[in-house]
Amino acid sequence: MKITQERFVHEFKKRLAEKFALDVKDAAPIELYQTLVSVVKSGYSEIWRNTWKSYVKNDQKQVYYFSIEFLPGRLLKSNLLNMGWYDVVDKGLKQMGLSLDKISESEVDMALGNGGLGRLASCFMDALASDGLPGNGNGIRYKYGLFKQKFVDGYQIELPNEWLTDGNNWAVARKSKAVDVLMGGQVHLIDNGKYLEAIYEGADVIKAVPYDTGIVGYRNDHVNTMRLWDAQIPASEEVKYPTIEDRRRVEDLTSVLYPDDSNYEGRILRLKQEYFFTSAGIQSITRHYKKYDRPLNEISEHIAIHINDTHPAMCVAEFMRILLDKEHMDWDEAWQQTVKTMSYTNHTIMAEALEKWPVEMLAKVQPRILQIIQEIDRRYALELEGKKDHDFIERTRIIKDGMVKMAHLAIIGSHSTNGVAKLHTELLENDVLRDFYELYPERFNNKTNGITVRRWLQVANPELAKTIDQAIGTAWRFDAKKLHELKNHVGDKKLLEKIGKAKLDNKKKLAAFIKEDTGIEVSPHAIFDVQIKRLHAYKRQLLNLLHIVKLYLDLKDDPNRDVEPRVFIFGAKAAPSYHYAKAIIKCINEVANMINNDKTINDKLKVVFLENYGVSLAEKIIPAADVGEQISTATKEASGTSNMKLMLNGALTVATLDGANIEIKDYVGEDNIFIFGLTKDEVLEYEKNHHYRAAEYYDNDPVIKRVLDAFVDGTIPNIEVEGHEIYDSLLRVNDEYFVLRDFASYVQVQEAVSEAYKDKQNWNKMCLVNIANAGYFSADDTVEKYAKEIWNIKPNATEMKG
Ligand code: 26M
Repeated sequence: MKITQERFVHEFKKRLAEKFALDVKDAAPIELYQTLVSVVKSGYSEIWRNTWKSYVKNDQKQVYYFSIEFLPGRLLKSNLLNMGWYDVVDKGLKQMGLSLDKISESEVDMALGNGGLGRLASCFMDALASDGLPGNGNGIRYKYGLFKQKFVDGYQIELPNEWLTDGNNWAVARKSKAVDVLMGGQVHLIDNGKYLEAIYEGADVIKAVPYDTGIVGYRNDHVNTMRLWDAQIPASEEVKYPTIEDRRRVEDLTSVLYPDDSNYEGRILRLKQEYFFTSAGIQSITRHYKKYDRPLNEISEHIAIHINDTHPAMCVAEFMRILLDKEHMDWDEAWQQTVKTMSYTNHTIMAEALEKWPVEMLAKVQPRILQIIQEIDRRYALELEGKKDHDFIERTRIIKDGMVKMAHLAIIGSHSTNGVAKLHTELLENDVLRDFYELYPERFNNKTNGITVRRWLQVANPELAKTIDQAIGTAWRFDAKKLHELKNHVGDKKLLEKIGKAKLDNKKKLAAFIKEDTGIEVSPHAIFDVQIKRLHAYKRQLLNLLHIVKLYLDLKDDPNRDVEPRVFIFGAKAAPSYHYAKAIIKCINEVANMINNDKTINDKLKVVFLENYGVSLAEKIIPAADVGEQISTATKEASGTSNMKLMLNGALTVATLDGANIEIKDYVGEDNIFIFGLTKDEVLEYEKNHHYRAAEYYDNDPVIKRVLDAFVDGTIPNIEVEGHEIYDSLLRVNDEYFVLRDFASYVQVQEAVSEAYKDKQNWNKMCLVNIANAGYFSADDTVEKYAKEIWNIKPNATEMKG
């Protein structure tokens, strides 16, 4: 993918004229953006085609990553970077009097996910392509992305996210590759003499149309595919859907992304979505496989299917359905191929997030799939009879008390189950999935999450990236582990100063954005302390807030107190139905108002809650962060990935020993991270013995008492209702997430942060150590481990890296 500045400028002007009949000076930002996308796309389309052809030619084993969410964000800059076009295009646009930064702002985020799970899927897509691996995404093309968040009087309001209004310029609709998905109705099995034939009666036929997006690898002439499915009415069935409501019923299928994160609700439309993209994906994979006349009893040697959390767990049954009903394979052989093909990642141990669907609901959505799951369950129980006791079998079987347990289906129907950080996998093995670990120890493994260093450092933080180049060269851009060479430079004062300078520049930019977005003025010389993630009780934004209120009350007592100025920055969406999370949002906003408008506080303390947190906003906040808050109750956060993004950008972490924080601590060392709070063993002990009494902390700690009272005595204005809800959740409902238990140690570690910030050179040294170790969390390496240890796939042999 070579291009010169001259050719780019020529091509750009030509396309602008062709597409819009416009000159550069007359074009609107969106027109410039669309023109640029078309130039970029034409720059990789041939390689995209060749990549696919080479898979076929080399008969390469491919992985299909099934995920109900993908959260790619903007693609323009990331594609330019990966193609090796970034600098040329940047300069070419400047030559025409245009700005890449500005044009890029016209791109609407592709927000087809809620948070960690969807963003991980997109980091993995980028890494698969950049590793030159044959890996494709399979998901849903929601018409409405994750809701747009606004604050009105401090309350969260959700607005629809119509991301497709200007069309999506990256995707290609492939109508010719559509498949039919059958849902509802009844099914009968008839012995036709040769095999059992599944006869469907009264089922809806839904046309699944794929939209393919090229996923460009980093400077390796390799482009993979993310395939997202849209539900449409098949031409042959149009008479069956005469009314607008009938049509809506079909289109609704892929209309909205459910905005819940780690909270399961048994809605039938959600179950239909799960079956829809699972069936469409499996059908298109098996159809393609058959095109080359290869025997089906070795399909698992040619394809791997990954189940990202339980949402696509019906892959197991749908794959069986195709092998049994369409290919007439016998059960045992089909089952063998299915288990060998499938693998599963678990992303949470939170009980309320574990999917269980009522049998009747599944019967309505797809009766044949229910039959197959029932048969898998029957054979599972039968197989264990005499080997395991009755209770064990009942605990682990798929269907119990009229409910289908999706995690059990995924584990029993696959050859690999992995957690997403060491502690998380350990908890799965010893606690949550103990029985299955006893049954199938060889299936369990850990794959600690990773992030794409390209988007989260090269694209988001060009100034730091250049600073790193000057110190250790550019090899880290190809292999992020090489960032560890920075460790040889901890004594380089010039470098430390430059790292400080890059941070300050990024903070100035963020300060300008904050001013524009919220009207709040913040000093770039204050500590920028950042908590960005979904709003959830276990993530404990509340602990952060209680500490802020404490700092405020201290300053009210003694306005001349010598404090290190801080700006606390939040970004968080709450699920629309998550009442408690919304109460916390309201309280953060009211505390922010109170503090920011208090003249006696001045610049010592500011609180900024930015609206509509998402990938693009993260790219603005993270490069400017001095401190990252990773303060979930130990055992609750499976991994976390913002912890990795923040350390990569030189933020120091305030953390509990939870999720991947533990591995971060192991890499950077205790001197370069701020650890506090209960450990996993302490939390498990409390949960077992029920001897935690939150009220005792209120009664015995005057600081806690004073801070909590501020929520109910009018000190914090406008939270009459929400203040009491929070107060009660801690004192009456006994503080499920140990906020009060961890408060004192949190305050202590925050004081250590302020103290450390005074010594700028040493602070910058700590930042450097964090950056140097962040390469160990590169998604490229994570994905390579999946490729070797789970999927058994290899990089494309015919390509050259570099
Ligand atoms: C379920 C049912 C209905 C609607 C939505 C859901 C649902 C959606 C997303 C449930 C869970 C979802 O995501 C869970 C998630 O994001 N887990 C996070 O995964 C990250 C990547 O592994 C981890 O880093 C986080 O710790 C983990 O919380």
